[in-house]
Amino acid sequence: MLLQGKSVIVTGGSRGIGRAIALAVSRHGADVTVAYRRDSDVGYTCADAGLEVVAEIHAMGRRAVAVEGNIADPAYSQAVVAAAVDSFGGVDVVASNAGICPFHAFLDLPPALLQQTVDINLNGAFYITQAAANQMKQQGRGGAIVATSSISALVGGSMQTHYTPTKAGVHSLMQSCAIALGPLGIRCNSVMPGAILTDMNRDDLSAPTKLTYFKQRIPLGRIGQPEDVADCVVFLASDMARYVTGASLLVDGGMFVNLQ
Ligand code: RM4
Repeated sequence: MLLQGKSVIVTGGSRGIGRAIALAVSRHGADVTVAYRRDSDVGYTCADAGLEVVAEIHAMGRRAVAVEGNIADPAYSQAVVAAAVDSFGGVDVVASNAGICPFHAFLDLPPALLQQTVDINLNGAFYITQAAANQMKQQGRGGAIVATSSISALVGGSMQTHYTPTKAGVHSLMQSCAIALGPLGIRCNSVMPGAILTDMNRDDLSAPTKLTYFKQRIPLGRIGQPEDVADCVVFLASDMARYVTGASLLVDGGMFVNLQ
């Protein structure tokens, strides 16, 4: 029960790592505002997945609400924070997790796809962090932001030239916000997941050569599960990490450090 009575916002909370975060924080006693997008032209959100997560949390006997919208719209972050305040009296933690990774080659990558990826992954993280931090400032009891960056903040991918810069950006955003918000008692950290099996990369990982390569490269010998990341988010969000800010935690089974 590391987050007993805390009000936690999870963006991208309906699927993949975000869904696991929403369930993990509620198991630790939090009230959860699930921010999610119902439909997406990148193909891995589905109807009412946010409501399904809320139903699962209710079934655990805990409190949750869902707020549907587009994280690329700054007004949406204001609405998400307002919903958390209305429903649970404030905001203590944000898991800024919404993101897309529509794999695409570089030379013919359309500007609109670059724009969309930056708007959702990086600008969206900025908007929710800013909106929540203003609320936390008003409350005067500090808080924690944990952003989902990626191993891709540190290493590249030929089909991810639009995506890896956004994850480096999210990492950098948390570093600068740690400085800006430290005096308010608001800690800002990121997790850097490696290869985690979610809808986002199911196709990518279904290529047998890719899967074999990844498994060989991961010292712990397996692809990650969303729960592997969610437990680390709980830690960084909790008072266990009270002296940790501006940090990033690789959650990759050792993939990054494995050169040879
Ligand atoms: C991650 C990393 C993984 C990829 C996912 C979609 O940040 O690059 O390798 O599978 O994104």
